Amino acid sequence: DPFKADPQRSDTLVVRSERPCNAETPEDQLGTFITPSNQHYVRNHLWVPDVKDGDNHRLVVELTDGTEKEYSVAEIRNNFKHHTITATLQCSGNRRAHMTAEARATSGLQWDIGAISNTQWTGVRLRDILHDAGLSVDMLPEDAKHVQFVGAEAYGASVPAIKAVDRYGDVLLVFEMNGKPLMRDHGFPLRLLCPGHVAARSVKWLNRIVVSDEESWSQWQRRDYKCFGPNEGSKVDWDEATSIQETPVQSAITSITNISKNRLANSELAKVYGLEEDAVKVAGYAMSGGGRDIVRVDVSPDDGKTWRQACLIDDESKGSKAWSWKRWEIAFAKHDVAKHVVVKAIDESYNCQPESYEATYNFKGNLTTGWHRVRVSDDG
Ligand code: MTE
Ligand code: MO
Repeated sequence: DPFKADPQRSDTLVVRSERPCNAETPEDQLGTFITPSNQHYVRNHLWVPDVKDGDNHRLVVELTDGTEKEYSVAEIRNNFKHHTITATLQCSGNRRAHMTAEARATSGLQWDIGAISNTQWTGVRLRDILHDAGLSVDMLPEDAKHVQFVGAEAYGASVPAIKAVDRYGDVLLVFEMNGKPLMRDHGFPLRLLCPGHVAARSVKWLNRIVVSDEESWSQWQRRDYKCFGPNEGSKVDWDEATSIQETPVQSAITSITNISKNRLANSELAKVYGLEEDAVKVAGYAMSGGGRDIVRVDVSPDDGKTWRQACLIDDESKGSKAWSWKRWEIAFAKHDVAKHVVVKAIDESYNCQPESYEATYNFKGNLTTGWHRVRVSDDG
């Protein structure tokens, strides 16, 4: 049983599969800016490698000419400058269950809104390691097009080389999350963190990096994590399709709460939205890929007939670009709230989520970003 050495996990995670472990961050933990490490969603394709001596764990870096350099995790930690960034990881299958429910059947784990978490990650820049290994990071050789990553249990993926060496791309080899050593489920002792991209590229339990003119040959790069047209069915030409890298604009409602007029009185939300009666508060997250900031979150209290802009909550996200989700909140007079509350977010390139799920339907259910529509319970 390859899973027998898997770690103990918090029993508040919402389990979608046991072996391998796939579990969502619970809804009541999606409301804070930083997700507690033991509440971070878990997405494992296989078992969790049991690395006993983290410091001596080895990473091999191979360049396009075949030269290799080897590092222990202790050397990486001791010999390179540390950086801390705040970044959201989102599985490209997050919200897949909504595409299934609102459009058609999809294959894959039927995630709700919790295959996403936000963390402070500490590590060293991949750029610095590649430079040390002999790569000309400021003027990439022509055959350095992709950087491939291999995990200790055989998972693999790659990212474009220009992202890997970008000074402002903040791609890290991380050994700490939220100020503590990486948890085993999240890649102990070393993982890649490629912010702004789907989390599938942030390879855990990293033991090999290969600079190449080709993408990773792993099935997860070549036969998964791609999208196809709504008409294309499941007999598709995988080689023709482009791998998912940066993630599109996304948002979700994480809570809807009734607030009596007494409790609302003098609150910031009451002032902003001019509320003097019983109200309904709606809160959630919004994010985009590529470091694109969220500029606006529109919320409708009546299934899309009317809209208002939510308040974006200030946070202290570290990093060169907007790698973290934005939390938002809004309140409506109770009598203005109909059956469904709806949210959509807009990023700084003015990308907006599609209204329908059919618009981006793909049989794998990747990148589900249709307007999140939540039924308001009748029981007040
Ligand atoms: N890395 C390895 N080695 N094995 C994996 O199964 N899963 C990927 C990525 N890196 C995976 C991996 C996917 S699909 C996601 S969504 C993220 O890790 C999940 O990271 P987390 O479990 O820390 O949330
Ligand atoms: Mo994922």
